[in-house]
Amino acid sequence: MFKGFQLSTFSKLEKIRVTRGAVAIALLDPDLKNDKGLINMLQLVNESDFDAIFIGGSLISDNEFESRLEEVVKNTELPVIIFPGSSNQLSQHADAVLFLSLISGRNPQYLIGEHVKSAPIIRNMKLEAIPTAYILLDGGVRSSVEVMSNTSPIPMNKHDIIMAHALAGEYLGNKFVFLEAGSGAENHAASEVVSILSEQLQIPIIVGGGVNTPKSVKSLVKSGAGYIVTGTKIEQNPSLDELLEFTNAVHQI
Ligand code: 1GP
Repeated sequence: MFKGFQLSTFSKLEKIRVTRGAVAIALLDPDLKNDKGLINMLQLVNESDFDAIFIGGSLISDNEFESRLEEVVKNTELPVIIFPGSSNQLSQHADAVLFLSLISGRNPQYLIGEHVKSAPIIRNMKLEAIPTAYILLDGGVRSSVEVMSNTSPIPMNKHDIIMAHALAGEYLGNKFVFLEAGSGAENHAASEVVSILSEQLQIPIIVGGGVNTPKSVKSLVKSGAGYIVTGTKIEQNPSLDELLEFTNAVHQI
C-alpha cells in the first residue's frame, strides 16, 4: 500500500507524540468563507511549530475542497491529514484521512454509510485511512457536528458513558479516540475526562473543540491528551508569539 519503506503517516504522528510529549495539530477549514485567508493562515501555521495539519469542515459551500487542499499541500512541509465532514472530502494529494466513526451517535450514516461510499475511493487514491473513534461531547453550545450529523453529544459529566464509548472505540480497532466538543465550544473536553480515559485506554487521545489557551493545553496534555487540535484560534488572526506559546504548551518534552 505505501511506497517503499516509508513510515505511515500514523507512525510519523506517533513518533512525534513520543518524542515531543504531545502533537500540535492545526485545523484548517477549506470552506468558501476562508478562501482568501487560507494561505495566510497556513503561513502562520508553518511558522508556529505545529506538527501536522488537519483539513476539513462540517460543510463546504462550494466545490473547491480539492483545489484548496492542493494549495495547502504545495505550501507546507507538514503532513496534511483530511478530517472529513463527509465522504465528499477526499483527495489523493493528502497524506492520510481520518476514517471517522461518530460512535457517540446512533446515526447509521456516520457509523457505516459514509464509510461504504468512501472506501473504494480511498482505495483508488491509495490514501492512508486512519480509523478513528469520534466522540462528540457537550461543549456548552450546539455544534455544527451535532446539527450536520443529526446526533446528540454526550454530557460532559457522564464519565461512565464516555468511558464505555471510548473503550468500544478501542475494541472496534480504532487507532485514535477523538474527543470533540465542537468547533468554537464554550468548554473543551474536561481534563478530568481525559485523565480517566487515558488511564484505561491503550490508544492515543485526540482533543479538539474550544481548546484555545496554553493553560487549557497544559492541563489536557498533563491529563493524557496525546494530540491537541485547534482551529478557531488560527482563524482569529493571532500573533505569531501567541501561537508559539500555544504549541510550546503542547510540547511538554
Ligand atoms: C473542531 O476540534 C476542532 O472540529 C477544532 O475546534 O475550532 O474550537 O479549535 P476549534
